[in-house]
Parts: sequence; structure tokens; C-alpha cells
Amino acid sequence: MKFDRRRAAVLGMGASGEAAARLLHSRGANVTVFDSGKPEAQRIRLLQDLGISTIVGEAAERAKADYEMTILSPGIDPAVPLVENFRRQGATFIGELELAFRFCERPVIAITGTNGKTTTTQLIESILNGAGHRTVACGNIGLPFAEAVQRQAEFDFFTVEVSSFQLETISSFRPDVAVWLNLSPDHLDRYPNMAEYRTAKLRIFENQRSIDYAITNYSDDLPGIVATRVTFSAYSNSADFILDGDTICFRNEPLLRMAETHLSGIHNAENLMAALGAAQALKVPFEKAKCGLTKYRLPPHRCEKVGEIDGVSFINDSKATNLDALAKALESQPRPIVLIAGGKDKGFEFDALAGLVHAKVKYAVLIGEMADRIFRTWSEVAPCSRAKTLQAAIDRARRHSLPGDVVLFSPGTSSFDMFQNYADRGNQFREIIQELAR
Ligand code: UMA
Repeated sequence: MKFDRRRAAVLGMGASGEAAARLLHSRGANVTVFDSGKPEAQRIRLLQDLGISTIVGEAAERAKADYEMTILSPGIDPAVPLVENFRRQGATFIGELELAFRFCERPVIAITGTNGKTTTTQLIESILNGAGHRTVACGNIGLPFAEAVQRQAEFDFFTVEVSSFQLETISSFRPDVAVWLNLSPDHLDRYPNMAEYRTAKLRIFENQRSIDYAITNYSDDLPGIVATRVTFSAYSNSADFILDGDTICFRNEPLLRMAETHLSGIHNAENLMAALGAAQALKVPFEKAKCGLTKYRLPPHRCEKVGEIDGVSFINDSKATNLDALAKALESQPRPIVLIAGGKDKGFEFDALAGLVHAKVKYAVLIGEMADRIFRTWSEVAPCSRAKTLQAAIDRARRHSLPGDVVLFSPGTSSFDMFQNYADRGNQFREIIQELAR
């Protein structure tokens, strides 16, 4: 596909905006990138050196929008002035996911869900690479799809983590295999309600045909899927993939014991089933798929043990950016828990977890924008207090823990009120614990 001298605008100069601009530029388009925030100076220079124009700050919100196509970065809320200015002038938008797909000449496996996307995306990547197929985990996971597509000669498949934000702006995106893991409240600072969040996510199936595959959680009632469906569930025996004790089975045939992997917990059993479903859709024999699954280890910030001090274990679960992830961390922990939770206000009501907190948490320290609100509900079911910094929260948690306890840092919401992102938050937790353990 060539774009000789077509005028393209890219809104947002983050990772996906840069990748979209580079992809369009490499195909001959005249590209201008707009950013109404403060993008990295190095990124501005890099783009300008390539011959890509940049407009940043307030000027981006008043710019003339006479472009033949406009690419919107996923993290930019469509209601902000930057987007509104373009919309007022008649622009229509596609996202970087859609743009990259238009250039993609390889089969696509797309993975969505509120929790487990990154783990499942990496499991599928591990299965395929272990079975001798060349793939790369890209998309919402970090490496923009538009960047991966520019190197498509290196790959046989693309394994793409997709977020609801990215799916909002697709038109022709059609994965050969779509994986739907689960749905629970998240991003309610962007969506007015759960129905709109769900609608955005359901678009993963929108363009699929009957020759494609949809690997779906049996517990979720999903409308309008025409692809061939394969279901999984750790809670029902009616799905194609089920959990029998410790063993994952496919239509009653035992395939894999959880003990053969480095993963634990019901949620990870479902992630493994979903990955196996994708492998099966891609005709990867089970014996070959197993090799990638048994080798796989979780990335950091997911119930990661970062130290032990005076018999107390410290667990970094900074990736828990919603209530469902926090609930799973609490449920999977057999030891008495001193919990550190809280962060940015994303529109959640933490009282939904009051029962679980009562049952599992001996003390909770609350941080961030939501500390006061969580304190109001949880202090009725468990001893709680608030702390202004992560260091103060850890000090307080230590004072309330005994040998054999676990200090679990599982915030249950986003990090952006106090940290750059969840990884920065988890790294800071790990560094403090390692410093204390010295
Ligand atoms: N910006 C404006 N005006 C605004 C708001 C933002 O110009 O009003 C600019 C910012 O100044 C910044 C740029 O937009 O320069 C940021 O764009 P972005 O938020 O889309 O961030 P990217 O760096 O392009 O990262 C995006 C995804 N971010 C989000 O969806 C929020 C990354 O997912 C993804 O890894 C990356 O593309 C590559 O595909 C992150 C994420 O948090 C990990 N995702 C959410 C999640 O997993 O819950 C959905």
C-alpha cells in the first residue's frame, strides 16, 4: 500500500503515535504529528530528522485539520480539545491498530480482556516461537503493532494484545484468531458505564468470518460472534477446555497439569486454556505447544515476591490496576495479608471488595487519590489507615505484620496519581523492599 504525498495527521506523540507516523512516512505520506501535551524532546527531534512535521502544545488544539487521514492514539480520550478541534473540521479517525492492520500481511492473533491479556499474549508468543513459528508479542503490551508491521518479513504471525481504547477506532481490523479472556469493571474514568466499555471490547469480533476463530470465556455471554468458537472455563464442565483439579483438559482429554508450568491460580489456568485454544486454532500440535507453556515465567509486577524480611514476604502486584485483579490476588494468597492498596480514581467503588477484605486482610494501608474513599468503606470491615507516600505505607505495613504474614502491594487501580505507570510503581516498591532487606 503506497501513500505517495497523501497528507496524514497523527494525534499523540507517544509510542503508538511515533510508530504510526514512521509507518506512514515510510510509505510515502506527508505526515504531521500533533501533541497537546509535553512529548519527549528526543522524540520530536527524531521525527523531525526523518522529515515528519510536529505541532505541540496549545497550537495543536487550534491547528487546521485539512488531512486525508487522521490517526488517533489510543490513550487520548476522544472528548479532549485536540480531538474535538479535528472533529469540528470534519475529520474522521482511525487508530494505530487499524492503520497497522491495513499494512499487515501475516495472520493476526488478537487478545483482549480486562485481566490476563499480557500473560496470555506472552503465552501464545512462547507457544508459537517454541513450535518453530516466528511471532512477536506486540500492541497494547508495549511494542506498537505499527512498529512490528514494519518488520513483517521477520514474522509468520503477529500476536497482538488489544485494549478497548484501540478497538474503539477500528474499521476493518479482523484477527484470524480473537481471544476474549474476561470482563470486569475498568477504565470507568473514560467510559460512562460498563456497557460502553464492553461494546468497545466486543469489536474484536466485528469483522471476523466463519473461517476465523473466537476463543472465548464460557462464562461470558457474547453476542454476534460468527467465527468458529472454542470455549474455556475453570468454573464449568461444559466448556471445550476445562480444569479438572490441577489438570487442564480438552473435551475430557487431560492435556497439562498446572504443576508442570510456572503459573498458579485459577485465573492463570484460564489464561493457559485460552493460549491452548489459540494454538489449537493455528493447528499447532499439543505436544509442541506444551514446550512453550512449561517454559513460560510471569513478567514482573504480577504477584511477584520481591523479598522477605523477618519472616514476612513482600509481594509486588502493581499490575493490579482494577478491582478484579486485586480480588484475584487476595483469593490466591493462603497467608494472613497486610494489604497496601489505592491509587488514581478510575470511577470504581472499592466497597465491592469489603467481604473479601474482611475475610482475608488483617490490616490495610491506603494510598493515593482514592485513599479517603476506600478508608470510608473498608474501615468498617478491617483495621485500616492512610499513608501519604509508598515508603510510609511500607513502614506502616511492616509494623502490622508478623512472621508468616505477607505484605501484598496490590493497588486495585491505576498508578498515575503518584507514579509514571504501574511498572514505575512496582519498581519503586521493589527498590524500597530491597533497600530494607540489606
Ligand atoms: N496526548 C495529547 N493530548 C491529550 C492527551 C494525550 O496530545 O489530550 C498525548 C500525550 O502528551 C502523549 C500521547 O498523547 O504524548 C500519549 O498517547 P497514548 O496515551 O496513546 O500513549 P502511547 O505511548 O502511544 O501508548 C499506547 C498505549 N497507551 C494507552 O492506551 C494509554 C500503551 O498501552 C501501548 O503499550 C502503546 O500505545 C503501544 O501500543 C499502555 C496502557 O496503559 C500500556 N494501556 C491501557 C491498559 O493496559 O489498561 C489501555
